[in-house]
Amino acid sequence: MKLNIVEYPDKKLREKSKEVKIFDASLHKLLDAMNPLMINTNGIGLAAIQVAHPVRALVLNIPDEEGEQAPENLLEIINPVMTDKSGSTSYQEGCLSVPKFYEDIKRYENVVVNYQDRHGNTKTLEADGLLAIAIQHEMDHLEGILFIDKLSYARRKKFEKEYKRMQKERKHSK
Ligand code: Y12
Ligand code: CO
Repeated sequence: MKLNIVEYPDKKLREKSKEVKIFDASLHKLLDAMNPLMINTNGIGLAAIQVAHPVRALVLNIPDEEGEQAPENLLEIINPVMTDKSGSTSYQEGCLSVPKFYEDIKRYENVVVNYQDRHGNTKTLEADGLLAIAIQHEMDHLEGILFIDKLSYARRKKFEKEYKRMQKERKHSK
């Protein structure tokens, strides 16, 4: 399955993703294609809507102490629901759909998420650190929310200006 990353300002990223009801081979194919795409593009998280599939599915692979993304650390998260959250933290986030931009974003420090795996089994994830930040970032994608939506008015204006300029440069260099 060939997937391409949808980039801001594509309106597709604003779609609200639909609940996964059927855990069949087509879902598995999508997840199997999202995982290598995330790794090969230096991502640590990717939501299905970022590859133009508006379903409530996301993959995460947080690098270990050596910076490796071991296959056994891969998390496939379907239909996530946050059941608890606490604390506050801030991290310089990036997004494969908003290339070359990194901004400090405030998030909950600890979260508890109920979700289903690729077979529809119910699971619970208690997360802190980078995993907690990443899962909040990816769950926002399911609602059509991007990390840049959380910037102050002034910072967002600056971002839009810089991003437009960068897009023009990319177009000319093609
Ligand atoms: C902390 C903060 C944000 C997240 C969400 C997941 N974000 C990513 O996985 C971002 C990946 C990313 C990768 C890039 O590298 C390449 O595209 C090769 C990148 O660099 C450029 O755009 C040039 C930017 C972002 C999780 C945890
Ligand atoms: Co993102």
